[in-house]
Amino acid sequence: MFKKVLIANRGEIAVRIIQACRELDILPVAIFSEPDQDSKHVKLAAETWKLEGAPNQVYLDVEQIINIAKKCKAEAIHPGYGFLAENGDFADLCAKNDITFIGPSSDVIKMMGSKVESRRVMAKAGVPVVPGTTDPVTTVDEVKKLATEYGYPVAIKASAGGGGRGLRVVRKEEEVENALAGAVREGSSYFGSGEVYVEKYLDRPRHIEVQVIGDNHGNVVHLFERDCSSQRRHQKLLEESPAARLDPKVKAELLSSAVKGTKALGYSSAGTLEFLVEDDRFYFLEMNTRVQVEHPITEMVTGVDIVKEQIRVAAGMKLSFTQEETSQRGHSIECRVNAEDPNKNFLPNPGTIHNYVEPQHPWSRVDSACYPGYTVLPFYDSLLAKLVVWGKDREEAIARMRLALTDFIIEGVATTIPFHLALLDDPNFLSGEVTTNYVEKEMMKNWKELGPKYEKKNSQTLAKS
Ligand code: MV4
Repeated sequence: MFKKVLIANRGEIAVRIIQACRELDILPVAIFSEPDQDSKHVKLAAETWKLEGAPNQVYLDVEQIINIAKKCKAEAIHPGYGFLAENGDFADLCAKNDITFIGPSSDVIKMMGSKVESRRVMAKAGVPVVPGTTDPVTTVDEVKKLATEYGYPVAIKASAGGGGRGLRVVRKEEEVENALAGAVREGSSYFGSGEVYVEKYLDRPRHIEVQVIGDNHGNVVHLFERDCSSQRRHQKLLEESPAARLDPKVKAELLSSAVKGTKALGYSSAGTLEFLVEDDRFYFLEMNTRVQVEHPITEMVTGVDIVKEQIRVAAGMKLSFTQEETSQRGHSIECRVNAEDPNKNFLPNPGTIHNYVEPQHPWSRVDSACYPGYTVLPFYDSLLAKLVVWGKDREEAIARMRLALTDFIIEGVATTIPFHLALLDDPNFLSGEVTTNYVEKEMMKNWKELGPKYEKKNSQTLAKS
């Protein structure tokens, strides 16, 4: 097992990885930007190294990070999520310097980073993919021909894209030319590749993903599914496991398809296969080769520590459980408490938190890097805390989440807490009917009337406006 692991990240996920290291008797090494010098992950680490450079660049500075890892003699690097987590070239650079990258092989990272390639591999493995091309398209006529074949609407997507960037929905022929140009342009400017492909666009899908984990001894296990449909502009806000109202037969096929696809890759470490589910059919969308923000809800319903398993697998150990030993018990919900103002279109709201009290409830968990006096910085994402609850069923989990949100005190910045309280009262959410466009297209339309009711319910004091 490693003696020392460098965490190439910040915020709540760095704190989470430090905790996993401590449980494994591994010395956690933190790196930090100048404005992060008083951060929680710096306070908790056994060793800390300051990164020189611009705050919004330094966590991507591969040379500097590798040099620090060599200087402090860290045997491995955990990338967390975001930043370098799905950067195959960084994984190669670690290997070149005899440092273990805690994640899948660089080949698999690169393969899954190409949406076209990932669709091709999954289709070959017998995993249902969204109807569409497994080769890039380049001309307007090609797209029009495919759209006639699939029927409108279709999606034009950047192959190197993800998270909705480089995605254009085309509902009629006259939109094709602009949409193709837009997807190519966005793919080139955000991901360095203008390669695009076409899929049939599903208008009212649920976004359901499957957590998988593999080791270097040929074992692959799924850790069940998560429903991530409560999103706004491709930003997940609330996730839950299990997915409500999922037909048991569909669920069984979904889980076995995820394992089949993961085995076909010879995958090791934690990973997540994203699917769209519509009318009891499921379709592979893309695979994420990192630990995800929402991993705690899977930990809560399975009892598996996903981060510790990642580290153990990277050190060459077998998974500490088999599929037969894995079960899903109860219901877990995660609410992402962001420093964003639902009254201002979820505008990020950086500032200093002058009062911060986490709910101390028997069945709630808070993954956060916040503390009283913490300053939310504009250079990084707006996530303040992940509030996670467990209940024996969905109703109990919802009731517990309401209470935990109500008792969560954050003063000094506006947060998404009022939004979550409203969503947990929403009839469509309560019936488990939310699809990916519900929050943005339906629920937030009534926010003017809805919002004020929930500002009062939460005991936090809003940012001094
Ligand atoms: C789709 C889709 C429907 N049909 N593709 C692509 C990026 C990923 N994070 C979500 N994406 C989607 N791809 C096809 N063929 C629906 C989504 C989707 C989504 C799209 C627009 C706005 C919000 C969304 C939330 C989840 C899934």
